[in-house]
Amino acid sequence: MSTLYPQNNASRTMLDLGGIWDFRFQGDEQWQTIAVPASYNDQDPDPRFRNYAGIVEYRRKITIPSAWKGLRVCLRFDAVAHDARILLDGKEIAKHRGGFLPFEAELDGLLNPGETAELTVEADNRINHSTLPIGTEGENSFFGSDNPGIQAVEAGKRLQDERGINRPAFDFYNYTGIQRPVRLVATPVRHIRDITVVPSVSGEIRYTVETTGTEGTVTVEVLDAEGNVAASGKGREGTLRIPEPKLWEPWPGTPTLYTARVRYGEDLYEQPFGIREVRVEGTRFLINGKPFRFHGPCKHEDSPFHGRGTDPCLNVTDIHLYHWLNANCFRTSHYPYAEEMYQLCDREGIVIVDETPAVGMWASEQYGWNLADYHRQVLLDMIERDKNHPCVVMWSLGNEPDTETYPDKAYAYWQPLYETAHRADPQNRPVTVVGCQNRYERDRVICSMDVVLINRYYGWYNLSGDLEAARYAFRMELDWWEKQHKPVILSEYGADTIAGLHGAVPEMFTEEYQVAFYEAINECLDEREFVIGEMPWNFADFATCQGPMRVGGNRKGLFTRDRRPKMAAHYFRGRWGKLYEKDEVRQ
Ligand code: GCB
Repeated sequence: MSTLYPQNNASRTMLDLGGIWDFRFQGDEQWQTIAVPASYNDQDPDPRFRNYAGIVEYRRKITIPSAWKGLRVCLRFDAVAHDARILLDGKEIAKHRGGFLPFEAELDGLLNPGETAELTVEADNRINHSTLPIGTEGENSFFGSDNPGIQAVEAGKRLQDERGINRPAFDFYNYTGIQRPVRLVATPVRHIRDITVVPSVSGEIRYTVETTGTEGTVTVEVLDAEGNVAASGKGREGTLRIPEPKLWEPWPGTPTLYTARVRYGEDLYEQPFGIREVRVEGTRFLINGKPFRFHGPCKHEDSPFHGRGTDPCLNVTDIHLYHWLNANCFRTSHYPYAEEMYQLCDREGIVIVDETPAVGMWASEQYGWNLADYHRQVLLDMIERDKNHPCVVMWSLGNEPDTETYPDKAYAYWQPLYETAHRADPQNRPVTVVGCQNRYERDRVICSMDVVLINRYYGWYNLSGDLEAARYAFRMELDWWEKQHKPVILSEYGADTIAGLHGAVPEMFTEEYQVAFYEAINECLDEREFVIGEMPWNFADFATCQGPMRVGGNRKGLFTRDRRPKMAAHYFRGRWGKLYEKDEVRQ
């Protein structure tokens, strides 16, 4: 499958199919209106839109323009959550598993230029032990609030199962539907299928171009930021040399971008890339040979109205708020984001840790669920999609699996994925998997990664409200990590905070406590050289499933859900601003 992002240029055309579509729950008679792209869940006050577990149907007419005669035409879905089935005039033309990566449906021979057909998209939001992210099947709910074993509670759960219910094993609302753009795409019949660029800071650019046929010449020109030709060559693979290359540097440096303009027969594709190298050396993470410190909150794709739907205005606003915060990175917790976000971060110099949707794997039985092949495929597809982005500096295999109950089984599961990622990535970026608050001394997985990413909630879920004890305990754990001689990033830490709730005494849920919590934990981080990053949880408040521990969602945001800064946002803006001042690397 080609994963090249659709382009409008002298050879290629795309038609965006966003707008108002028909929508219904499968089995219903009536159709109603729904906006695409967006999650459907918040678009109607009917509780079914929030609670339904099953297949929904989207419908609209599509017409291939007559002017597209003689071209190859396909439908490109940037993502449909979670599983999708595509039908044209009632006939299945494509299927896809997983809700966060793109796929295509060929239309050649099915619909000719000038013709119209009915397009139906079936989207299935059910989650279980064979989906990523994971839904629980019978075991306790995410927050363990089910009082297992009580006869009446168990009977209630059986009733829920009969009605059909999703039980997310993860702490974000299970937004679904056609959440990212859908486009009709036209390319020449003989076309460019894929482009891989591997730059080095010396200015040497290795490239590979995959085409539909083996005949015909491929030419490549590298354009600099001003559009001047900096290097050129011929052939499906080769090495080009850019004299005096300008590097892609993370913010506040200059994230210079180049473009590989590739021609093959009638086809043309312009692939942006940046010249930068990433490497782990001892306990340091180097970008272009300079030590890099990660500081920026983790994110979600989440906002009012759109849910998880792609919204360019929201993305731009968020990244501008990252600049305002003096932040330089985020992790795509807990799934690959829309491609437009990576393109934006390439331009804005924001560094990304790119994560698969393997979240909810906290049950020790997970290693018997036959997930490994599917997980591997998702990982490969993510790397294939995102391999050329300079903003992506590390792959995350997943979030918070159980690695302590059966350490050997866990190692046997995660180690092959680690190796797969290294083999598949032409740029050979560092690889990690994010560790849960656990009995770290039993773990074999997290410490075998290139960089140790640990989520810790000392002072929140543990030692709640007691920041002195939190500091004491966290320091003890950090002593242990120091002996592992790996770079460590605190990849989540945070406190639920109700914006506007204040207290002279900084107690949990007040804005004062959120600041005091971060001050206390950051004090411990600042003492350790091997800690190379801090990623507060979370950038903004976000929607979750209902539960006794969530008051209208997860409130650990530095910003509210509508992006108003809490006191902690001002605190980090000051803290990270000072880091730049004293960090000789960033002068
Ligand atoms: C975690 C999870 C994240 C949750 C967070 C929390 O460890 O990785 O998905 O939202 O904790 O707030 O509980």
